[in-house]
Amino acid sequence: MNNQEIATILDTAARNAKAIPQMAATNKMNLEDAYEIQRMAINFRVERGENITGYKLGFTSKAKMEQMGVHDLIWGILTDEMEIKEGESVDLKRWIHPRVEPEIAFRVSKDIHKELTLEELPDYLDRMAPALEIIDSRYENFKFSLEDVVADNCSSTGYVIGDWLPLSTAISDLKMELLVNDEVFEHASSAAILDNPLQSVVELSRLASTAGLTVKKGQVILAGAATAARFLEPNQNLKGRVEKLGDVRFKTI
Ligand code: OOG
Ligand code: MG
Repeated sequence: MNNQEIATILDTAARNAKAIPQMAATNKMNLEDAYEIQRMAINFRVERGENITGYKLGFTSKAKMEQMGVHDLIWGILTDEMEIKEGESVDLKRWIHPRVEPEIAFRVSKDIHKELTLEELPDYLDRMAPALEIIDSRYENFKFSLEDVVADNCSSTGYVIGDWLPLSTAISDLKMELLVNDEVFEHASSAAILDNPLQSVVELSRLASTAGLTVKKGQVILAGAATAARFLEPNQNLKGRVEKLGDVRFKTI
């Protein structure tokens, strides 16, 4: 299969909420192909009227790398179709086998078109917020290789963002928790994310500029999960809690 055909299969799997077998090994897909497939599948979404709202980093913590068996940093693209409002109830039937994970989001205040240093970030970001990411691999049993997960837009499927607060750079050791029906299921320090979640923005600026992409003012960056992800079930109250940033919530049906 060529990359366009693979992108179509992944896009259809996401739209129909139907899992598919992995494709990288059988199609000799390399990492460059994988990012091209990711781009093609995003273009299908854009052609259907979706807007790109931001970017996400993946495998920025050991807990995630170990849970999924992939040990390289990856990045994916978010669109407005994936946005879930704070407090919203979501019907799980629209997804295959969704999981949720606690994250921190940043808002871009000035176009990023070059690799930035940590020191430069306050000129480019104005806000941060607690966030929950919902990931839903399009592959059977949520199993994939590095190339497979990148082609699948890093399992991106949904994200919820809490109240935006002014950016603080003192966020390298905040307690982060995932609560299910008010019980803590996962917790970690924000240090689990590359020692400092702001480092995820540095990494994205490097990757995006290498790819010739501008991260635009107003877009959102998800820094990557601090903990392993949890499968979602119907009738759950999900809460992400980040020390000093507060809570973000949604419900499942
Ligand atoms: C890939 C996405 C990883 C994160 O925060 O590390 C990710 C997956 O686990 O399916 O979003
Ligand atoms: Mg994530």
